[in-house]
Amino acid sequence: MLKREEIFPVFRKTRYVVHVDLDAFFASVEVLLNPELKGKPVVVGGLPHERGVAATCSYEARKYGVHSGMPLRQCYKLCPQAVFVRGNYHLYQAFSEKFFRILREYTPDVEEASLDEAYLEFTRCRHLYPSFSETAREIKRRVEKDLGLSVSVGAASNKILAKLATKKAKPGGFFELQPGEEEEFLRELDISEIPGIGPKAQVMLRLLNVHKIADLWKLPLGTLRSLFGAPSDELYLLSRGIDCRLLEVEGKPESFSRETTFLQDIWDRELLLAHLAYLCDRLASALRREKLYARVVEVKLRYSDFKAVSRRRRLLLPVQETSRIYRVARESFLELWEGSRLALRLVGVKGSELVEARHLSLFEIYSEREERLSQALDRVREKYGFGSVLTVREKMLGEVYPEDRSRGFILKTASLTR
Ligand code: TTP
Ligand code: MG
Repeated sequence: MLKREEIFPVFRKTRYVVHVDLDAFFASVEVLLNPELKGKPVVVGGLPHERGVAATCSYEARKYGVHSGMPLRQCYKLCPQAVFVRGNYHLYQAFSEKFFRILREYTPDVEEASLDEAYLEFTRCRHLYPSFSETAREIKRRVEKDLGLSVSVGAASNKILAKLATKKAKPGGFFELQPGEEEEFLRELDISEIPGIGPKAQVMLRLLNVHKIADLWKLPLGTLRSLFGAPSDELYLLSRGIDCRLLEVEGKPESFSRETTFLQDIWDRELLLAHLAYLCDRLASALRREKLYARVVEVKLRYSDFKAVSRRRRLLLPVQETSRIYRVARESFLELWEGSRLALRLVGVKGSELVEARHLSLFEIYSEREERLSQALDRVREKYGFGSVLTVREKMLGEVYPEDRSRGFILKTASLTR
């Protein structure tokens, strides 16, 4: 097998990449908030006889063959004693945001691979840390202590190896792959472990008696190309642990938006305003976290027929505080909506033309009292979740649909950063 160093000498032992992935993320949050579930099989995604699939399940449930993406009814057949919960996406999102805030304290080079999964690179800040290994372990301890969730951590010289190392470390472990150990490590792994080898590719390869990664090494590049076309070159390299992909690190955001798509169209004015208030609150909290103010506030509506309209307002004084954003957003919303009063399937709010506090003139700085109140609010929410403090208007959402604020009526809530 060609050694990594022979192909890309520049990467010889020069990178240190850490991959971090929370264990059974949604299920672990449910267990954390309801300790009675500890040690029990837990399935998140819906009730046993509902349509739909499991978003995830606890490791106790996995022993029965239950896994993400499995229809709930089948989960129930395999493990009838499991506790089924519908889940609360907002809650998981709040945990996820906290997770990434912790990671960014250690290095600015953080790639958000998914809600509960990140790559960190220490190559640029190698001089800050006497031992990468110790830092990776320290991150694991910090995440577990501050979030109360179990996390697995893998470390290696590139992304693919770090991700595979995490997989080996699961659940709750730490695994570091040393340079030179790649071949032994990869040899016995199943081909399905390589990202990019989907179910169809697996079927083709297994027909050729290729099951383990070492079997794949025997296939010439030409054969791979005839089977899979263009992606073969990357596959050829990845299967040998060679990966020169850099982290996809996001730059400074240009805008923040929060939007909600409803499961059923809504026409009730007060309920729509309650949703809008909630979205403004989320937006304000994202702005505060980044210490940014928005000069432009835009409201977007989508009608049942998918037609979308929006209205943006450029403000004299940039805003960050919830009630100010809501006041502007409400006005735009009513201008757009009152004319038609049609049912809506989506409401969204966006803040753009972002400015940092230090670039605001003296006259633009708002009352210190408001700022202190917001900071206190953020601290409480950080500790007890976003839903722990809600305005009277937002609380209405819970009263209308008391059984479940997140799923009963919302199809999805998206946070977009551009
Ligand atoms: P994963 O990290 O893939 O899974 P996991 O954290 O539940 O379990 P582990 O990492 O220990 O194997 O996904 C993170 C969360 O994303 C998961 O808790 C639920 C959600 N998710 C879905 O909603 N649908 C899916 O098909 C998958 C795979 C995950
Ligand atoms: Mg995970």
